[in-house]
Amino acid sequence: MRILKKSFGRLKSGEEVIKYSLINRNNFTVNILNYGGIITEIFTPDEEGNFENIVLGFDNLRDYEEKSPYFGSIVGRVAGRISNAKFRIAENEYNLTKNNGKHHLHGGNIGLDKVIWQVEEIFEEECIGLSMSYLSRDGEEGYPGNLNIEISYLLNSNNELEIQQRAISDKKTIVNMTNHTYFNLCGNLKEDILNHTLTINGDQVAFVDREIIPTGELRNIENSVFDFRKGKKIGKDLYRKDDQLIKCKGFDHPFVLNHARKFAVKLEDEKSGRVMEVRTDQPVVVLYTGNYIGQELMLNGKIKSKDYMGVCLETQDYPDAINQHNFPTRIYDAGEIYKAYTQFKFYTK
Ligand code: FUC
Repeated sequence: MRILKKSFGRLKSGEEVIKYSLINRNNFTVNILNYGGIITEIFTPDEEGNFENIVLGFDNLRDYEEKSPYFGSIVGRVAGRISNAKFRIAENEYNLTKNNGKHHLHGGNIGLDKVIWQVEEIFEEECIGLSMSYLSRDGEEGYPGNLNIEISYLLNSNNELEIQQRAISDKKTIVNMTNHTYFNLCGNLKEDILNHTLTINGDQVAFVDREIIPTGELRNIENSVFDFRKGKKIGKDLYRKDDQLIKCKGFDHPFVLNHARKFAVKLEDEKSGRVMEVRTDQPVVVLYTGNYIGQELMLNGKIKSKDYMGVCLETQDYPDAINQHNFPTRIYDAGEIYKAYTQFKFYTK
C-alpha cells in the first residue's frame, strides 16, 4: 500500500494545493486534495477488472474554487440547510452566513469545503490514510466557538474507505459534518445514475418544503416513492407526480436509518457489476440525486454534466435539528467531543 503526492496547482490566493493518492494492494485508488478534503477520483474495478473512476469531479482547481456543487468535499460545520440562517443556544442568538436565499447551506460561503487542511499521512499495518486537521475560528461563518476539526480518510486492502470525523469546541456549539461525494458506479461517467439500484435501510423520511427545509414531519415510507428498503432503481419513481419529488426535482431527502440492519445503504450498478455498501454510526442519510447539477460543468476534464449524473449519500445527524422541535438535537458543550464515522465498502458482484 502506498501514498503518492503531487501538486494540483495554486488557488487564486496563491496557495498550493496537493493531491494525494491512496493506493492499496489491489490498486484501488482514492485521490484526495488538502483543499476541502475533496475526493476527486476513486478508481475501482468493474466485474471484468477494468479500473474506472466512480465519482464526479474536476481536473482543475479553478473549477473547484468557482463552480463546484460540493463535489467530493467535506461539508460543515453543519451539513445541509439551517433555516433563516440563525439559531439559538440558551440566551444567545447566532446569525450565520446566508448563502442559499435566506438560508445557510453546507457551512456558508467559505465552508470546510473551501479551506486548506493540514495533512498527515498514516501508514499502519492494516491501512493507509490521511489525517486532516483545521481550526475553524470562533465566529467563522457565524458559528460559536473555536472548533478543532480532524477528518481521517482510511483505506484498507478490502477496498473499504472509512471517513472518521472529530471535533472539539471551546464554547457550546453545533456540529454536523458529512462528505459530499457524488457517486456514479457506471465507471468514467458513461451514463447517469437512474439505472443504479439503491437500498436504504430506513423506515422514515423527513418531508421538506419548497426551499428544501424540513417541515418537521417524519413520514413512514411504506407504500411511498421513498420505500428503498428492498432495493429499487433510482429512476423508477423519480419522475412521478409526487409533491415531494416535484418540489426538489428528484430526491433531496433525509432518511432516518434503521441501525439494526447490517448496512445503512447499498448502491449497485448492474452493467459494471460494481457494488458499494455504506455503514455509519450516524442517524440519518440525506439522499440527493444530483437534481441541480445542470449542463454547464465539464466533469473530470471531458464529460459534459447533466442532472442525475451522480448520487450523494450524506450520512449525518438530523438536518436543521437546532431549529426543528420534532428532531433530536445535539448541542456540544465546550470540550465535548463530536465523533462520527462512515465506511464505504466496494466490491463487484
Ligand atoms: C445537497 C442538497 C442540496 C444542494 C446541495 C448542492 O446536499 O441537499 O439541496 O443542492 O447538495
